[in-house]
Amino acid sequence: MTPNAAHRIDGVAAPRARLNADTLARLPAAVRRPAYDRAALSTGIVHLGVGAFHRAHQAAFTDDLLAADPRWGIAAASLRTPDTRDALVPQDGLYTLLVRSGAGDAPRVIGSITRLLAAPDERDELLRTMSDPGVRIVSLTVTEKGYCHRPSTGELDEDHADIRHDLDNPHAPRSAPGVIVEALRRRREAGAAPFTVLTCDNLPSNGRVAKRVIARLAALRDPELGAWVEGELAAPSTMVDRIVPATTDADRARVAEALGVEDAWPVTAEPFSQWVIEDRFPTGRPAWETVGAEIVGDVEPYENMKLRLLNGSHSIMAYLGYLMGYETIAEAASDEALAALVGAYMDQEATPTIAVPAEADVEAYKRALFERWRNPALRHRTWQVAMDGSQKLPQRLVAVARERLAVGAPIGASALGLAAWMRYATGVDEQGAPIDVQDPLGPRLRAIAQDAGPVAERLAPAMIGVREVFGQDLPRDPRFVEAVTRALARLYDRGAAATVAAYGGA
Ligand code: CS2
Repeated sequence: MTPNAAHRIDGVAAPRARLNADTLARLPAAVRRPAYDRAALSTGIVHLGVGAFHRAHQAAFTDDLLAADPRWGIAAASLRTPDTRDALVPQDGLYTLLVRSGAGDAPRVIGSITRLLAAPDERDELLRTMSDPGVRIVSLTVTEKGYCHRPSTGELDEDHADIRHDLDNPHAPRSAPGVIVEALRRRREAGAAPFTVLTCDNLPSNGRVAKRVIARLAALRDPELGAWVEGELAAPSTMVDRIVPATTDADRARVAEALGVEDAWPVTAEPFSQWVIEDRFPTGRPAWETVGAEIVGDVEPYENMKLRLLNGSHSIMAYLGYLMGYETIAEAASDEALAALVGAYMDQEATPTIAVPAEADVEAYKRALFERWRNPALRHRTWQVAMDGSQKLPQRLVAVARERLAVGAPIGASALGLAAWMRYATGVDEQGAPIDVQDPLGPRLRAIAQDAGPVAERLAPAMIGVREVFGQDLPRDPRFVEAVTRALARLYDRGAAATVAAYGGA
């Protein structure tokens, strides 16, 4: 019996050994593992928001290049909870990336995260690390809401509770912009160059949004610091793409089976992975292009292509799919009527709004999307994608609808997706059961729904009045209000399944 296999002693199941630097050498030969000496790595990147996406995307790209260039080890921090740190410190930062497809599972151990920090109880250590001149990049995956901006304008939300807190307690910040501003202040005082801020969240012009909120917050703290940040800070934009469902206990069991050791927090992902990065790193960067990333002059067209095609369709499938009773995106994307609606949304509404990057094949990208969504091995829950709709929809369906209306074109599919979000955000499903709506504006949306009642003619205009999502213009555009109201009325009258089935001919 090998020491790392589960075994029974006196009838009691003994726990398996844990994945860590010692057990790494004993993993089955088929499991890919770091091809470099982890002890020789130095920290060149601090990452804020060490969720599943970062660990399946940027950390994996970086893992691929550390053998050639050991300067880019990652110190990864959680801003809110210590869970990831507590799970991975006993594993020396090692974790499994399980790439899943119909063809089977491919486990791989990633070693690029060399330190883990949790801001709530290690804030000073995090700020010290970020202030180290050896750190040249601070990257982020803090989700759309982590930028504390107003989604419809991209400006810092100066009334945001975390921003108010950080202005009152500038040395003990809790928001991502607050932590970055404090670290930049320390670097400036020490005469060090700023790090480059590399955002990897699904926002259009994400680098520009990051810079804007960071520079504004810095200026509110101290105008001179604000001017320095404005003049010196580089924040290139990126487009990131990989479907990464939340890790489940079944994934943990699968990984333990494949490795013969326990991994407290593996991540699962689809085989597809794309990273397009704007080349603006005044103090240097890893050669990510040698491991599959695309380095370009202008990321915006890629971002819009991805946000409007993949993410916009995802949101349609999440809200309508949830209402239709589908638990996963794979089930929703396999429903013929829903797939037809998504196809119509992409071809007729989203694609015409995209300035296609010359070297990108949009038709091939769209074709690949259905295959990716239908990946039978990924359990990507509609509920997960439905989260934070108020933060996601402005750059997805709302942006598409706005641009289509500007040229007088129809918006039926986008409007139906938005109406489905409104129906979902009421917090009650078609059977009268509660929906666990996760959204920073959740309570406000719920209150609007309660006030309006289940009456499309009241609910749709009231929801469209939420400026953070729809801006100042759309509430005043009768074509928009009417299209969404009509779609919501159908959802109430016929239910989601019949509305989707009738979409083509309705
Ligand atoms: C999804 C994205 O949760 C969501 O809103 O649309 O996380 C999506 O899976 C990724 O952007 C894929 O790259």
